[in-house]
Amino acid sequence: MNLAESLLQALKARGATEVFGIPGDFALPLFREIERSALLPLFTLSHEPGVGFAADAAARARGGLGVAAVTYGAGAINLLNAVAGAYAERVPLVVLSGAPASHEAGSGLLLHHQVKTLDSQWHLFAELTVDRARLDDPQRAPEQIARVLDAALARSRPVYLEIPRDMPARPCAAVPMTAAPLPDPERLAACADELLARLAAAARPVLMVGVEVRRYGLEERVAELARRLGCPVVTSFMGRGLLAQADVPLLGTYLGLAGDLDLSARVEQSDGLLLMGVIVSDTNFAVSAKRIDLRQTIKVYDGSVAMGHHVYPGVPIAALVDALLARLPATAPAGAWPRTSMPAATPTGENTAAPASSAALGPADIAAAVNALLLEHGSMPLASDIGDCLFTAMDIDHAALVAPGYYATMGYGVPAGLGLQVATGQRPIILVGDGAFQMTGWELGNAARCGCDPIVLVFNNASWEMLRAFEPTARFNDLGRWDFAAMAAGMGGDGHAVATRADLAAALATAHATRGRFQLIDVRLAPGGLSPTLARYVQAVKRLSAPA
Ligand code: S1T
Ligand code: MG
Repeated sequence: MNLAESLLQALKARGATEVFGIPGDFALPLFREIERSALLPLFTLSHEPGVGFAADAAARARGGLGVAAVTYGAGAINLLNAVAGAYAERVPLVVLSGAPASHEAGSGLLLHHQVKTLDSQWHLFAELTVDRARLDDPQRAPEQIARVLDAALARSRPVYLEIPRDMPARPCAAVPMTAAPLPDPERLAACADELLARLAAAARPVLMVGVEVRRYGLEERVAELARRLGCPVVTSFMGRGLLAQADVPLLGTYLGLAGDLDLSARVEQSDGLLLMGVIVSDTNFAVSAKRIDLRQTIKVYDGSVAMGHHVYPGVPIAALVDALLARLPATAPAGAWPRTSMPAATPTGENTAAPASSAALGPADIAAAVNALLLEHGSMPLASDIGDCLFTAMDIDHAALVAPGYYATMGYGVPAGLGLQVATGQRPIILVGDGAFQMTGWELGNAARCGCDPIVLVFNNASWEMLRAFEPTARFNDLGRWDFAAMAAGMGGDGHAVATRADLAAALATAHATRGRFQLIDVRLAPGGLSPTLARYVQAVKRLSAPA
């Protein structure tokens, strides 16, 4: 076995099912070994941001590690924004970067792609990763690889491996599996007991689930926990799509003033709000009508549990969920818990009712049309960019979702959709603004080669509309009307330009029925139109930020 092979085996053993990448001379030996060994399939894309977003979405959608392989300097540094997003949103993304060989570093010449020093790149990635190693010694490599990859999984954050170009074919031993350290059993027990006592004492407990539940593969166990607790469940903004298929009293997504006001009131008035793996950020909480006093909540996040003024460090979410389940009877005895009987939200068809007509299109029509499609043909996963498309996704019922809801980088949607389909085999619906499509939409040209045929809905409002909502008089938010539908054929897909509800419904039906080629629906939106959720969000932000 050589170093590249033991690395690839170790990635595979930790859930990776493919490598996304773009080679370069410092990475050619690594790519050669990836292709030759055929341990994991390699999917090359056009631009490193796309590589990073695809690998990120692959990890989010299937669990386990995502892998992005790039060359030193221009390639790796082009990937930084995607790695930053993965760090912020808790994705175990592994960066494999080629690098100069040790003997080259001693040549006295500046090497191409070098920035300030040969270590500049290492320092940049140090800020964005939880562990890293330079694999310049085949003896030490197995232990380094194990440590770094296991850190990515344990902490659900990115890591960085630098592979000098003389290393990939060097003989190397297999990478060991390391067992995750167990939490202190007494601390875990005390934490679980206190948590349940607080919930039992609450008159209005609510469980809010966030991204960690997905990242640590806990959806089923948390659904069981919700059933046993019998308290209402909501998702955070970032957690939208979680428990979509589970049989739990799921009320919907908490969006503060931007969302369902009854649901928001339940969350804000809860005296036992359990935040299970929720990123406590402004996108999740800034637009609350009544500021949630976070000291009164129970926060399970990033390996620790905080409630009131007590903090239990070193309690991973998975261990906590197991400890809670062990303490709760499979069926809660009547009266043991303040069971608020809440019917689970079911797709009501309420958002699907828009009759096909010739009226101008708004974002809400896209949600209605997608809901109608999913109701008829069954659920499909969504990959969304940032922009009004993500707010529109909040009105699409019961579909799994990958989106950069907190870090909010544009350019995520299209490559994420490819990553999702490669990793799970499921055909996605991609929601993307025209501005974001201009950044990374061209990755669709790689769809056929990657075996992908997503349905892409471009919210074409000729504008950076979300920015216009905050800066209505500026002219710099105008983008002009690009004909994205016409570009699809040149990239190997089919384009459909639609301007009415009737066109949209027909194009979606055709797109759904056509497999094997990506389907781009270029939705010509009336300028100035916002989804109802974004309109409420903007109003709330303006109101809350206005001087008192
Ligand atoms: N650059 C990148 C990489 N990410 C960003 N989020 C931004 C800039 C700032 C930004 C937004 S929203 C937005 C920009 C430029 C406009 C998006 O335009 P488009 O994709 O057409 O969607 P829509 O017209 O629906 O707004 C954020 C959130 O800061
Ligand atoms: Mg736009």
